[in-house]
Amino acid sequence: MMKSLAPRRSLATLALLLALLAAAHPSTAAATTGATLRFDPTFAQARQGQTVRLEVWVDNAENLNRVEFTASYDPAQLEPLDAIPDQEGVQLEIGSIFADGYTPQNEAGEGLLQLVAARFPADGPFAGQGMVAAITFQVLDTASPGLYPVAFDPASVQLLDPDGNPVTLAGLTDGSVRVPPVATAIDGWITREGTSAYGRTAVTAFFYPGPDQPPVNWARACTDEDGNFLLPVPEGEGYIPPDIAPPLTNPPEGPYEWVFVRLEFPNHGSECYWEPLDDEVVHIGWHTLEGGDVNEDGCINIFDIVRIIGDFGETASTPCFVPFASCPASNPPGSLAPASDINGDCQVNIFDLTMAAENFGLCSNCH
Ligand SMILES: [Ca+2]
Ligand SMILES: [Ca+2]
Ligand SMILES: [Ca+2]
Repeated sequence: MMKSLAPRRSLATLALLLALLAAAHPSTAAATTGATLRFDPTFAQARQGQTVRLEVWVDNAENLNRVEFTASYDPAQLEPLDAIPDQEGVQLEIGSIFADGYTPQNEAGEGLLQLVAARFPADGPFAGQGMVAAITFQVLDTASPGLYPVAFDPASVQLLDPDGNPVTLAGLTDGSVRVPPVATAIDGWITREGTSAYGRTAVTAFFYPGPDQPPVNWARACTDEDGNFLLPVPEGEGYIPPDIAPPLTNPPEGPYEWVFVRLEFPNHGSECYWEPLDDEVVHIGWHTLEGGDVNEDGCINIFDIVRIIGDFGETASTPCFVPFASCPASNPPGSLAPASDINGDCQVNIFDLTMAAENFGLCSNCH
């Protein structure tokens, strides 16, 4: 396994996300007594006009015969779709636990989901984990971006055994539907090793409407001298020229639109990131490109060292500039930097060699 150039910050973010996930999904090994009722997924995302399906599951049930609950949703944003067209009104879909049973109450509308469901007596009580019901919402065309809970009314929830006695309820987990804002821009701060002039790092972005779909557009921005960039998200679809090839991999799974971001500068290892387009301005944060890939084959290794040694001692008059077609220097200041000048100080010397040696073995995560 090759070592990635991804900086530690990404790992820290990942660790934090995992910790949050662990907190959001307590292990089933935890000692719980009693059944739990939950929406699944707890977080779903959909834009105006799209549909999203939430299921209600019971876990750890014992001797369960009847479930009653009321849950609320925002009727100004979400419209429940009718699961039983040949019955008057709008109904929830009935889960497998109650497939042959009775539903004295099954209504969705005016901001409430109301279900009372009982098992078919000959089937006996239910134990274990199973689906109680499901609801499909359509996000209204007039919905505003935001996070909309689909929340149980705790006082309404009843789990009953065949004798009508309560089954212990150990917990409730609400669901939510997020209507994301339209992403208008991507920003971030990209530095490079061995210099304090961070201009002209190329930020190339490919835009994906979802998992398992090809990119529909692209855009590029170049960092300013401080390393900052702001890349406006292009509208609609656009032609992607073959010479700025998108990645070979598909976007990660999940209820998001995605952007693939590639960070590049000559003589440095490229870095690549998938980011969900889940905010008005998507922040990719701080990344540092590591120097030494002078032959631009994606890794910093002996071939780079050999080339730097071969060019060792070359100089150019200052000021000099590193040629880079993706982010050309406006009004190129002075002379052309030597080819193996990694830090752009117009000479190939011990600093360039040291940087490549320290990064020896690193490979770009873009391939
Ligand atoms: Ca109906
Ligand atoms: Ca190399
Ligand atoms: Ca140098």
